[in-house]
Amino acid sequence: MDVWKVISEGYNEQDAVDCGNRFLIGNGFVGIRGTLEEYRKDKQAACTLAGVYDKAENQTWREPVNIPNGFYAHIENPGEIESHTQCLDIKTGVHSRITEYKRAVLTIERFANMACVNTICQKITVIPKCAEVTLKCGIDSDVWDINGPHLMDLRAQGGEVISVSARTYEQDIPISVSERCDQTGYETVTENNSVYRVFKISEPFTVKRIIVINAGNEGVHENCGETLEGHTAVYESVAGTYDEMLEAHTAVWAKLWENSAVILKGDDEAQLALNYSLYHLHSIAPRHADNLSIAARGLSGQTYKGAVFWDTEIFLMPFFMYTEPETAKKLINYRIKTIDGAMKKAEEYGFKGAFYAWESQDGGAEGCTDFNVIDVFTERPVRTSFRDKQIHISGDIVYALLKYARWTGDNKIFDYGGIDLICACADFYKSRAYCRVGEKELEFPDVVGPDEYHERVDNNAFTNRIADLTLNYAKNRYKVRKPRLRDGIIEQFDGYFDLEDASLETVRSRLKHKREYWGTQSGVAFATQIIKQADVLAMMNLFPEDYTKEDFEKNWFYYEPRTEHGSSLSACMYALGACRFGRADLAYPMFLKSARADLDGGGKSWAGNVFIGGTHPASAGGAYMIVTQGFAGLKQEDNSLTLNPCLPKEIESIEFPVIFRGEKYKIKVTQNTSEIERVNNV
Ligand code: IFM
Repeated sequence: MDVWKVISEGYNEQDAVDCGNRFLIGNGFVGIRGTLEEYRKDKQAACTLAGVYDKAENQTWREPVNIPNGFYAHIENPGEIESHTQCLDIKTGVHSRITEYKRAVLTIERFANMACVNTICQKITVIPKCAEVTLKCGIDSDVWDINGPHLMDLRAQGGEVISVSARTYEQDIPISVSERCDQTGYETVTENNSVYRVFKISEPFTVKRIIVINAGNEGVHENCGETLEGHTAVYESVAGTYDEMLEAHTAVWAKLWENSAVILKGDDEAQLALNYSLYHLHSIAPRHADNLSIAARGLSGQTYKGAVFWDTEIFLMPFFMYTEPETAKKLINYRIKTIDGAMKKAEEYGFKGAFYAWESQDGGAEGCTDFNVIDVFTERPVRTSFRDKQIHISGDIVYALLKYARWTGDNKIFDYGGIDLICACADFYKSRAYCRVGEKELEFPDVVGPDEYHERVDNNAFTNRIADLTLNYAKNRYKVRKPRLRDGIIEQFDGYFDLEDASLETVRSRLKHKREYWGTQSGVAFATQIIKQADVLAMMNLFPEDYTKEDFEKNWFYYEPRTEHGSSLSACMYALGACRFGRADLAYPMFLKSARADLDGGGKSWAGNVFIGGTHPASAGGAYMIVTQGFAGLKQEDNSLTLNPCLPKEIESIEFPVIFRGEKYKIKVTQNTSEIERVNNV
């Protein structure tokens, strides 16, 4: 098995959506869904820009902007498909397809340049099997939008450089996609604001295309012209041939793997899945910018409004902290820089300090609405409480900041906004807390914890613990109420144990529609103990020092059967939990589930009638956490690292590098040994 390649043989149009996720390429600036070049918006072809959002006329939701598709290509009347292979080389981030039609063989290679992020490159080869075939390739402007359209004043231009320019509706952000190629002898066709080159081909033919994307969103993307004229100038400054760009791009990927590859000896299936997960994390990291973070669906389209959730701080942070501390710092900086949005949100609700957006967009603006799900029966928006009640988000950010500083030793972050952030989040919790007359302990009534199926509950254990951390970071002045314990089981929130203890199957059988939403007060899970995702277990994994092995074991066996795993964030928390009481056998299938989420596809794509399909970076980050913190048992003890392995029988050994406090270490764990070796300074 080639553990660095994802290959799909045979052509199946039904796979378009899953393949769009599975074969995604990206470089942090732009993500290009893995749809075939001839696909258009009906098959969810999309090139999504990081950090550029728009709210279309008469739409309630803001979402990232999909730009015109510069990779569009097709052969006219090629005849039936005789064979078809699609392949993603995850070592180099190069996507390829070979399709043998009756009248021609079409081979296309493409990549999102890691060395110069606003260029994407494509090489098309056509071998005719008849006298002449026609290849049409260019820039398709008819883009897929969920809540669009976002592009106004579209203008397509032909010539040696072909281009489509546009402006976004809400903020008038100029966008342009331009292309030059290394061939002549074409005819240029502009139609419906799209522009194509048309080649008549009678012998084997290759064209290499370099596409430059510009988004004049000041400060978000460096190197991007503010005006359309500026865009042309930027285009001119992008030097190099396709082959030179491929070489530079591949060199960047090689460097990324040098600091991040994890070797799982003896288990190719796990190795491929983990390589694939890390590939995704690399493809969406905003290395080029100082004020971006990572959206919950990465760069795979517009779902979840392209917003940044707690996924980044809790599920992605360890990967970037261990392998690319400078990128981890960018993710923290995004929160520091967007604190104004959080202060505004707190004020909006009458609180002090910083209440971060549940779905954070540019400048920390809240993308989450009060009606975030659409009911499948009535087709009406349903009141959800994620926006106003999921207050653990501020503490999750504090948690990540403290972990980052402790791991990297970068204490300067505190002076550059870190302390202000922690204090502002503490102010928020102080103003949000409730204290009963005559009592000393603070409580947090009316919240939503990680388990989103139980809205507006009191004293969610996770929320109280993360608020406690935030309030008491400096000194232990506040007492936050701890949850009730029953035989060592932590009650997820006040009154949880009194809910109906129905089995998952029973609750599932009560659904009247396959897309019906389980949460909110009328959902099937609400009055039962069935939870959406790890909640108590998530808290225990964040604060493992508070718990014994027995605590982990008891709570795992109580909560896991009651968990629907309706979020891809869930399995990894249970896998980590299982490693804490030595049950690698329980952790291993959950590791595979997390690492394979986008390889397998078929996950939940709907919340009621709201489309939520796309890639699952948190699941990929979770897979990395399982291997490093779970299987290898890597832990920081102040100034040193320790290992406490819990290796599944399927894996002979694990080897990976980490960068800890500016020094590189190689970690190696086998079934009987474990070692940490200092390699060199980074
Ligand atoms: O952040 C998660 C949340 O915990 C569950 N629903 C999906 C969100 C984005 O991944």
